[in-house]
Amino acid sequence: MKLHSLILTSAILITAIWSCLAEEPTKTTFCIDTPGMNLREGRPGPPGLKGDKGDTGRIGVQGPPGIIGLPGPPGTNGDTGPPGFPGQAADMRRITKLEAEIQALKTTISNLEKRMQFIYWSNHGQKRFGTKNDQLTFDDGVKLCKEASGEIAMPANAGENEALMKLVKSSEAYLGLNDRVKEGRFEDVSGNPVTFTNWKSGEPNNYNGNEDCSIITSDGIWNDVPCSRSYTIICQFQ
Ligand SMILES: [Ca+2]
Ligand SMILES: [Ca+2]
Repeated sequence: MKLHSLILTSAILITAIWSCLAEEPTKTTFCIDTPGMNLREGRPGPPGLKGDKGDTGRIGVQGPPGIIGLPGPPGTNGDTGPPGFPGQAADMRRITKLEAEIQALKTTISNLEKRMQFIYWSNHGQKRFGTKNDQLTFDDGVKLCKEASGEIAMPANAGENEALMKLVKSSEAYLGLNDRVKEGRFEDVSGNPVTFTNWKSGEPNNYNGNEDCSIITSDGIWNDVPCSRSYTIICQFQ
């Protein structure tokens, strides 16, 4: 019985070895896994251990700039700076002077603009009479002429009186002559006595005790009248 089993086992073993040595061996567990019993190349082994880190490579070419990012939040206020140097008094005086000159120029321009409104003119010598035929009281007439850098008309001689008369058409015009300070003592708007007069016969008569201003008529003669009445205003300019 033992011999029979030994012969059977040997036969099986020989058959298996023969199969493993054949060109197309039978894929049995015996051929693949039994070391020393298979002459063919074995299966790949497990992965080896991780190698050491290599050297750092060279710096590559710089890439294109990226898209500009959104602006950041505003920063906090800085510290208050030191006080500045005090201004020089000379500069302030110069500024004040320039401001005064500018104001004077504005006044001159305004006066010239008012004078340009005068549309009727008559000259004698260096004196020019002008009017826009406004009819005002004596005081308003004095103001109108002053604002135009002139003064209300007051002829100083016969020639000027004739030049002034040419501007007096259908109505009379005020003269810069009055006796409001002292009755009967006529003077110009500056308070100076006059050396030339051309009163109408019987004038000045201070009618009703209320005639302290004077007018020139279209024929060039003068009459004293109430200052509150409205007459044409003629201004004179030198
Ligand atoms: Ca009078
Ligand atoms: Ca009178």
